[in-house]
Amino acid sequence: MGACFHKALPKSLLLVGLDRAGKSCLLTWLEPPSAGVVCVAPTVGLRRTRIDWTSVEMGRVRFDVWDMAGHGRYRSLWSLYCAHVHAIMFVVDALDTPRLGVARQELWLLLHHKAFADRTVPVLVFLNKSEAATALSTRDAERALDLHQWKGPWRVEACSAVTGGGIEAGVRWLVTSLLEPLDVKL
Ligand SMILES: Nc1nc2c(ncn2[C@@H]2O[C@H](COP(=O)(O)OP(=O)(O)OP(=O)(O)O)[C@@H](O)[C@H]2O)c(=O)[nH]1
Ligand SMILES: [Mg+2]
Repeated sequence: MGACFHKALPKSLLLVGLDRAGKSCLLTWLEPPSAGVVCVAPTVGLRRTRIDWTSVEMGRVRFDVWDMAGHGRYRSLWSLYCAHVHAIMFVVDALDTPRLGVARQELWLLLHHKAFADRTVPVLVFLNKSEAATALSTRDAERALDLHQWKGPWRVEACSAVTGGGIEAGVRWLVTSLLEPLDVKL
């Protein structure tokens, strides 16, 4: 995939995670102010948004982000987009440790989808709400989600949609992963 990466073409990102993890709030940090997103209501179904992400070193990368609703009744929609996405952003609520097991289950249901049987994509886990003193550590999140079992590149980035911390670093990693040829055995 890396070899045919073309910055001018939008990269499709699937933004998933349990309800109230903070997916839509995170996205407001990447969207232009004109997008006018107010982060109060739970997402219904899904929302697509285009983002032009720019950095001095990497230039501009255009993303089409599918912000999927996380409530149980909508989770079956996530896998409909697997075949076409270039990367997955999975958001975990660092304060919601009781539902970590459910988050793990939903993540792996997606990663075991047949769309990933003969290809892989980078998985960026945003450990959101990490500004809180009682937030789960990235190491504990890695373990709880069994991420080392993923055949492609992955990373857990602690972040906060309240302070904005960690979001830029996570997206940078994602862009770098999309630029590099994937070195994996399928
Ligand atoms: N403390 C804290 N609260 C946050 C953070 N990010 C989001 N929230 C709160 O978490 C709640 C859920 O945020 P959303 O962005 O709507 O969550 P979501 O993952 O999009 O939820 P669904 O659309 O239902 O799947 C809101 O009340 C936010 O204010 C964060 O980084 N820290
Ligand atoms: Mg939402």
